[in-house]
Amino acid sequence: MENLLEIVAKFDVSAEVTDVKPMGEGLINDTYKVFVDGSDKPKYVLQRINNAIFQDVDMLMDNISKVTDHLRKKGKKTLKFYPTESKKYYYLDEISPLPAVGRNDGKKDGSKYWRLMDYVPDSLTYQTVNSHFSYLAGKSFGEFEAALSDMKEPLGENIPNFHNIEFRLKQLRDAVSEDRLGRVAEVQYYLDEIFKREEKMTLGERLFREGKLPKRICHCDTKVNNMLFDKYGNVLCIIDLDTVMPSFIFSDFGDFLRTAANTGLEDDPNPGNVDFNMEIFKAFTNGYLEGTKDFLLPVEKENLPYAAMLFPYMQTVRFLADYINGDTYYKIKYPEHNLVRTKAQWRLFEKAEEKEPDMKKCLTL
Ligand code: GN1
Ligand code: MG
Repeated sequence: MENLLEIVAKFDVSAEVTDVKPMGEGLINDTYKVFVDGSDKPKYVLQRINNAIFQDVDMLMDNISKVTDHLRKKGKKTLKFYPTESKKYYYLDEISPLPAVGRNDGKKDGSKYWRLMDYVPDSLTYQTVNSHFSYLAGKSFGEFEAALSDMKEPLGENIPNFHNIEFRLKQLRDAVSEDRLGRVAEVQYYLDEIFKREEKMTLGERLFREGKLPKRICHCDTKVNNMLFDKYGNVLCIIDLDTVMPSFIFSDFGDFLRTAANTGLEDDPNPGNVDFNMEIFKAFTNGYLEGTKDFLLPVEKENLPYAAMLFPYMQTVRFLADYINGDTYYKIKYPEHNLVRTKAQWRLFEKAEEKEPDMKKCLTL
């Protein structure tokens, strides 16, 4: 806590910090609420950037500045970051004693990069949402993409190949051939099921190579909990802008449903709780089609059911690769956590796959 107060003081803010408390469920960065002048409402959000994953912090914050400036100019509510005395949007703490984020092998140095942004007042986050909120979320993500569609300034590729499923499958194959911890044998069933569907699930990359599918600036981490809502379900602001980059619109559509349409948890220890909720799919799709009506191409629209399957599929691949590699990427709370996540995501994929014909029907109505 002492240390965290000192870190906040490095940013260009004048109020007196009275408390700092952990916040949120993110699997990558560490996030804290910052209270000032004795108030019981947070004023700022302090974040330690996971530098093992975001290795070029200058590029990261530069992208975010460009995106937030652009959104602000268009009158969209977005995040406000604070500079340090040296006019950078992050503070490099040379003497941080904290351990590495998201790594359990102790091999990497702790991340020493911090940033500070405004806490959006009276905002709520959810892990699950009803149909009405999903409709509004779909509209907001669509409008977010529309607002960024005329951005002239190029964005750096923070995490190259982030949502490239061919690349993620290659990472899984590499993990399997290394089999560092001898975990492959116990997950063979999932590997077989995943690779059986390789052809079908890499469709997006093929369409792109054939010049049929564009990349647009997308958010690329549209989990439900990356939206701030007011109590009526209106979206106040879209947060977690680390992965805003060119991608297929499938990213934003698919990742929202991966979290919102799941009737269970992302890491549900009982996969029987997991189903793919078609009411949420319908509501979100209606909102999204409204928000994107000015630019969405037929090839994008007709493959939205593919997007809804792709994201649970890709997340299974990523969690499984991390499990096989010995949990070096995602924060885990217990040793089998990535395996439990794999099973829950796979169940969600199977449920979405079962409902593919229904999803297609909704889109042709
Ligand atoms: C990570 O940071 P967070 O928890 O919002 C991850 C996403 C995954 C997600 C799985 C940079 O997002 O891609 O879908 O966990 N972000 C990165 O919950 O890898
Ligand atoms: Mg997040």
